[in-house]
Amino acid sequence: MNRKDYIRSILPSVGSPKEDLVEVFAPINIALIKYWGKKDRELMLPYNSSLSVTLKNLGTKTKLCLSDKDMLSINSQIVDEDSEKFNKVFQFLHLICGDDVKFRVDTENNIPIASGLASSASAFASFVLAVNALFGFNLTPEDCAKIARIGSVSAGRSLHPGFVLMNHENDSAVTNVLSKFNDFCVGFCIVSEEEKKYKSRDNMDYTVSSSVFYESWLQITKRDLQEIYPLIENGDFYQVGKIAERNALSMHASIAMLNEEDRFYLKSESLRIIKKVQTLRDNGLPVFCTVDAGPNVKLLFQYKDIASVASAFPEMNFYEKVV
Ligand code: 2P0
Repeated sequence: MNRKDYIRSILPSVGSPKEDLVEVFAPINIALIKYWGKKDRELMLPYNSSLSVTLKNLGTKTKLCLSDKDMLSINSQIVDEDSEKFNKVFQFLHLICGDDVKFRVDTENNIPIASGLASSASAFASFVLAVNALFGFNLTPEDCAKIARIGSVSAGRSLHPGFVLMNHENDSAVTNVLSKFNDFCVGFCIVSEEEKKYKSRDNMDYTVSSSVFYESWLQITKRDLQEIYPLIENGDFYQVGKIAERNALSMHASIAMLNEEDRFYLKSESLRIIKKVQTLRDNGLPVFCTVDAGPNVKLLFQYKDIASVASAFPEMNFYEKVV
């Protein structure tokens, strides 16, 4: 099946818009068990399952209306229609709604974009929510997630709140993971806001084809998911943090051992913060970290420790209590 038929199997017909202008918001999500590598690029199906937590207030706000021609702005800057970003956005919207309809899309991100802070997830999730509202499709969150995944795999996870599993053995469907946590926090240490040289899409393809450690990554991540799932249900912060941190470092290890050292995302400042997390933990502060496709480090901690974490980490720019 190609992606066009896949979308039509979820959304058989488009119809005409029910609204003139819609405004929606979709949050970013942070994976505790990372997705890294696609087995099917056409249908955007990952090699491994992933488990994330969806944020509440950090993400992408999108305004969408019909227009005479396709127009895109990101953070109030008009995007060049010959750019890769422009094409990626409108290929996705036309795949869902057909080629005849033209859109004006205005997005605002309250996080730095393209620096490993998962903004493509919130952007593509917001596009699906926006067309769903504009045309009155009445898609379920599960169907929205399947469509969003075609734009960017991690976007599928942003359409559910709290802890979310994307199961690669079940059409990469997403489901909520019920949990006893009520004070789980994610903090952000912005090491760099530069756009990364290697996008996650290219870098994960390269890892799949070139890393001798890719098979090991798949085994590690399968084990980590099996172990973390019941711990999330039970709200065991220390063990969840431990597995999330080792999962992220295993993903970066599979990238580090490539021939091209430029593909490694961590900078010396990222490594310094990771080391500091580990030292503070040895000294009794329950804090862990995770890192995505960029140098920025995310801290995982409990709200009861916010004062200690904030004073120990002046590097933390902002945080959210996510559940
Ligand atoms: C994740 N990342 O699970 C992993 C961990 C980055 C590291 O999903 O090609 O933007 O659009 O599916 O989803 C970032 O990759 O890549 C990502 P595509 P995506 O959050």
